[in-house]
Amino acid sequence: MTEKTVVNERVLGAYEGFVKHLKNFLDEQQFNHEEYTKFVEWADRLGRSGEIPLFLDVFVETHVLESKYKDSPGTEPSLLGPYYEEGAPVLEESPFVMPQREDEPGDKLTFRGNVSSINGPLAKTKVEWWQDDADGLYSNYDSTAPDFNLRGQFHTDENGDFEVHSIVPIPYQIPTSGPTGEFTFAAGYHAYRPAHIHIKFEHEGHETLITQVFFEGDEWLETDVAGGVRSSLLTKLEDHGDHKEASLNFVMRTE
Ligand code: MBD
Ligand code: FE
Repeated sequence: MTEKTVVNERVLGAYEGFVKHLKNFLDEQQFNHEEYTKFVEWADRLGRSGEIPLFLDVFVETHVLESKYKDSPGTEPSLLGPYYEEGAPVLEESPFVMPQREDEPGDKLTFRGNVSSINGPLAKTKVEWWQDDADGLYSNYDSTAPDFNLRGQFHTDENGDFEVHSIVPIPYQIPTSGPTGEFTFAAGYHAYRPAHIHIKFEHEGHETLITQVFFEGDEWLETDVAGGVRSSLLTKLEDHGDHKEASLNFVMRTE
């Protein structure tokens, strides 16, 4: 073999760091060979089941975010999760009504927000929104609703304000019948995430902000299986008779 390869220093550095920490980890845990074999079999099932993104987003993604964004200014990012789908319907007119079925089950929600920059007001930020439905399912993935149900993209106005009409999301139970559920229960965790709305913000000159909104009083806030809750991302659901209302403001970081 005379073929020349270019060393990717990032790959090499990451691997060397991984092995260094792995050695300490193995010294600490003292796995036997049978346990190693069982792990290999589980990892193989995880890959074959298509649950690698699910497993990593539930058990790893929050640590990636926390190590990067702890104590920086601006709205805290939260998990992208495995259910983002590009190309959601473009909503042109405010209030932005999320695509939904004729008699979409669930409590109606009016959500108001503002998007600014750490430097001040910001006009016309691109917003993408996705959430689960009243059965706790995501369109394009585990729900039988039409593709892009309860998913949309739009822009904030000149002042950075926006208003969305949707339904209130409910707590989400991650799939439990596959290898991810097997691990979750073996570790003694439950499989729930508190109700949340996923939002992604994009604006030139700013770091793309991927985050989530949670609701005060949700029973799973403290024990979110994916550890995605940050107190600054909590809002209050107010009862207005025929609908509920909530609001939260977001601040983007400059690049
Ligand atoms: C979800 O809905 C989610 O947001 C994450 C992070 C992981 C699994 C399911
Ligand atoms: Fe989610």
